[in-house]
Amino acid sequence: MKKILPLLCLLLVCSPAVRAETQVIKQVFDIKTADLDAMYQFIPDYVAIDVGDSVRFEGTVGSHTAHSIQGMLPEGVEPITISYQNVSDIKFDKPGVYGIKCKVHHRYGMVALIVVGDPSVNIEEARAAALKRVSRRGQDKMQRLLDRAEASIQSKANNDS
Ligand SMILES: [Cu+2]
Repeated sequence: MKKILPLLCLLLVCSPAVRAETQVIKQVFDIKTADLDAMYQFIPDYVAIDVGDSVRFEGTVGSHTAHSIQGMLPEGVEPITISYQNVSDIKFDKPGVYGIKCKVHHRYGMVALIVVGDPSVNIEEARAAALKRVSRRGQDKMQRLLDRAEASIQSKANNDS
């Protein structure tokens, strides 16, 4: 027991921080809305996770896909390509921002942003790529999502100082 107790304490103290988490992004087709922007969505369209956490994409069925947007990935990361999968887990091991689109509905603004750890790693490159790669309808949304990621850098800097 003497040996087990310190180990147990260590587990209790360490496990919440160490345990990798999974956040869910649902792909939605809302047939009841007349608003095209609301019809095809990732919900939520902004997810902030720690390095090593995962995102579970749900509902990549029918014509929905989840693809990373060219240039909106940290350097050296393999592109994300999900289709025809009801549930698909992706683990994120590199910090930075990841732009995601549905290949079919991004023209209706179906885009999302995943922030892994520190967004400052590639946020400027991602913003430039978004201007080139994201549809007109998705552009405002994506720039707002990038603004939100940038604000999180500033608030963290303020907290640290
Ligand atoms: Cu779609």
